Amino acid sequence: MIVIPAFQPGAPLIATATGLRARLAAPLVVVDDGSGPGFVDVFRAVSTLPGVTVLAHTTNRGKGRALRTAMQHVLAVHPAAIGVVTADADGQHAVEDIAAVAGVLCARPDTLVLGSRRFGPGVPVSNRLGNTCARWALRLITGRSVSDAQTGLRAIPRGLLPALVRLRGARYDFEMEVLLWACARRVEIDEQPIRTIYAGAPSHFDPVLDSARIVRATVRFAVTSALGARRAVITS
Ligand SMILES: Nc1nc2c(ncn2[C@@H]2O[C@H](COP(=O)(O)OP(=O)(O)O)[C@@H](O)[C@H]2O)c(=O)[nH]1
Ligand SMILES: [Mg+2]
Repeated sequence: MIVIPAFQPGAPLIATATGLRARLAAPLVVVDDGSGPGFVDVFRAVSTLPGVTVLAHTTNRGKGRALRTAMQHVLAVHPAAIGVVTADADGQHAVEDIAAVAGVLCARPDTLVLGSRRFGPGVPVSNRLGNTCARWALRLITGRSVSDAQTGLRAIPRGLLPALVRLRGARYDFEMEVLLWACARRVEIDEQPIRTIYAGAPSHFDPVLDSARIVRATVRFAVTSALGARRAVITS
């Protein structure tokens, strides 16, 4: 199953969905996260492709909520799916890279696969800084290192989904929570190098608010884990 959370997408979503359906057998779930009446045509075009389901939130609830809506749908409607592959709606992920990440999950269905960007000069400084902070926090809290902690292209094994749909992050913080959770539970992680396409689509990431949400989710996770470990020591 491929999952694309989408908020006010443009033509790149249609191109990505068309490319995916031509290339992969896996069905596609697109979540319209309260994009509004101006985007009806884009979602209608996507929904006419065979093998595509469009789910909708009536108001904008965030990337994390949209991913959870799609995961819940997969758990309920596609019990045989080996997992979900998440990709962005703005053309940032090449169809070949999405297919490659999906291919690793097919070969190793218990592995969390990250499509990792190389942070060359084309990547905005704020993205690089945010990613460095996220990698450090991940390492400090779980002892594990990944090269791209904020990639939206990931293949997630089905076995993880019931726990992930219970996480709390509503926006970009959800993706940090997923990594913290998987690293802390010693889930095997594989990183596949991917291209980084910044086609000039406007970002929905609010540097102040969304960074604060990610910090909050990280601190919450660290405190909860530390309390859990302390309780385990006391009761053992
Ligand atoms: N469902 C949903 N998806 C979102 C929202 N904001 C961003 N996204 C998705 O997250 C992807 C990455 O967001 P984007 O704004 O491009 O962030 P950036 O690439 O990190 O600057 C987009 O392609 C969308 O698919 C949102 O509020 N709701
Ligand atoms: Mg983007």
